[in-house]
Amino acid sequence: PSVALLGIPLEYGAGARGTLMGPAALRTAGLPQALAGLGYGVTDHGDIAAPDYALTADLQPLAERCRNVAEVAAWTRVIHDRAYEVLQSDGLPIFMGGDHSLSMGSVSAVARRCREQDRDLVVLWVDAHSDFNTPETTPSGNMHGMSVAFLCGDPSLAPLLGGRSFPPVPTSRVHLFGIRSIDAQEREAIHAHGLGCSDMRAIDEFGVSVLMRQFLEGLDPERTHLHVSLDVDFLDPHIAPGVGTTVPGGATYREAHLVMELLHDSGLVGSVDLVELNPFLDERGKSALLMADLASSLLGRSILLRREVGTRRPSLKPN
Ligand code: DIR
Ligand code: MN
Ligand code: MN
Ligand code: MN
Repeated sequence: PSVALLGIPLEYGAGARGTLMGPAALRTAGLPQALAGLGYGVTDHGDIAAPDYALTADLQPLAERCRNVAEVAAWTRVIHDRAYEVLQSDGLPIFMGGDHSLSMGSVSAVARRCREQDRDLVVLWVDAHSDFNTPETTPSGNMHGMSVAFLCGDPSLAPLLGGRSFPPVPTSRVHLFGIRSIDAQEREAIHAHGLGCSDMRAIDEFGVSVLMRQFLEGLDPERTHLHVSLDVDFLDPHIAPGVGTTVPGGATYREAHLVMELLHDSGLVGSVDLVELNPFLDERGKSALLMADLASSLLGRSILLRREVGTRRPSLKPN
């Protein structure tokens, strides 16, 4: 098996600067070596170079409500094109961010590829936030809070991709996991559009295992391409301080690993974003190391002793 790494040093979508150092920190934390150690052939496609940008007429209507819209639009287009190329090559793609607005480029490319291959794209958004704001509802103007709305086809954000088109992800095929910070209008929109959601309250009550198994059991194993978009702020700030938008009450070390292990066991994961790592805010690389470690769990490094590994279907029986 093989893995394709693509670095996306983007910070224009976030409120705090520094996520452009994310890909370098993930490499320094040993992500490529860790995956190679699991037996994967690792191809590192390097970092996407910063594109030129301009506030063109198509972006003008967004400029008032969206910070750095010209920069984010230029990045979204180049990320989409580069991700689409990487998706033609061998290996499970891991998009290393970079702030979460990069997913507008990466996941839209995955959606295009899934349509060509007649696969159903399902997006698991592992995050403290739902990132379902639109230019109309955003309280901050930060575009990393709009990625899910874009991917579900919000028409006001469509100009970001220029002429390119992709099949919007049906809201019924998006599941938010770990959510604990939603803006008022975002909450209403999530209910209105019927997105799947396991918030921290549900995780407290039922645990990640029950919720993940329920989610995975709802997927068609023959047709599903599961894209996992992992935002550092899913994790509790004590274990992962290296992110600009920490929210108390996040996932513990073992909860996060268990989510990754269950996802691996499902055999359904087809592509991954690792986003929002801000090395400028980190403490001696601990968030970078944890993200690299979680990626290893997602790719099959079981840290528990198990009698059996690699069960393809989720099962309610422990191994
Ligand atoms: C807030 C924070 N919902 C916003 N969003 C994110 O600005 O839209 N923080 N994504 O990571
Ligand atoms: Mn996010
Ligand atoms: Mn977040
Ligand atoms: Mn948000």
